[in-house]
Amino acid sequence: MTKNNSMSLVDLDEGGVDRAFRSDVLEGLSQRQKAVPARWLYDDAGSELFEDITKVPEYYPTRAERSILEAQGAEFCELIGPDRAVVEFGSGSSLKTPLLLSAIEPAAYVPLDIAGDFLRASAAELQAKFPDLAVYPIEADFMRRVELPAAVADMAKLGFFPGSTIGNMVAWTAVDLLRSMRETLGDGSQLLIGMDLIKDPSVLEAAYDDAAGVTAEFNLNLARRINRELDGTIPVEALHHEARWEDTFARVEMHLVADRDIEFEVCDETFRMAKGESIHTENSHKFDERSSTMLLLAGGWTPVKRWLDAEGRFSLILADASEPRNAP
Ligand code: AVJ
Repeated sequence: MTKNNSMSLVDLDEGGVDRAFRSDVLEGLSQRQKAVPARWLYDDAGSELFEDITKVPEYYPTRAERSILEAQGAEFCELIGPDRAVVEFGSGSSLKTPLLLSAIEPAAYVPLDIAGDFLRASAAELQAKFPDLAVYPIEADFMRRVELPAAVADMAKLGFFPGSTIGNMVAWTAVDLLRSMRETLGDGSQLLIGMDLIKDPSVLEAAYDDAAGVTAEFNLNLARRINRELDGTIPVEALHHEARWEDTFARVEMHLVADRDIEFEVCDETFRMAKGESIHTENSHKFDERSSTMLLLAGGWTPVKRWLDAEGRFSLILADASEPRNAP
């Protein structure tokens, strides 16, 4: 692992370069359709820009999901009950968690995140709000099965995965994640998961291309990050942000599109983009009731209740770990 920090999950080379970032970028830029995995959008600058996105008027998912959490506390309480251990996947700096925790009164809270410092800071904040709650922050990559603390071994679990982050994964990866969550949480567990809904493409594209240009900055920051961390010479001023609704895949794609023919270097490798060519930087899949049910079932979860916000833009789904079974 690392020399810099034995607790960190980031693997740096002798020059301090994140090895996974470098190989993802070099591989991704070598493909016919250039593509960089969306997780690399979230360095410190990117995480702050995402926080800003949640405040622009066009980006409705955060507010819509929060309104469901505010409105449905009584039903959460009834269907989930008290004394569970809530395991939040990719807790970040979530403002939604307190709404859930006050509604269901769990016995423990286990936030999982790959960004350790961030994780411990937000866990401490939450502990201050809920002094009687046992909080066990775990620095982990939740894409893999996670070993939960012994203290919660005998408690029933509730997985919490808000924000429609599942939508950033293609179906193959989403199913892997849902299955590994099921293994992490065990038999008898439940999952409360946010999934954004298919709607008018103009509303979706505006949500990912706000008038103030915050999402454009968020996307362009990836090119800046490549320049900063990987010795890149990408002419950022020759790229523009685009959000495209791809109906066949039911997803909004973010791209960085070249305004002219360009050539640049990253880690001493040369790359070219013709005018109009793009780097694909993010997928945000959207769902309807059937597609969300299908995805959850494929991952080993049976939906038991689905809530929408008052304007019908976003869904929050409660699912049970299902017994594997054949017909019927
Ligand atoms: C929080 C990752 C789900 O896809 O809607 C927002 C990220 N990207 N605007 C999303 C995002 C562009 C967001 N997720």
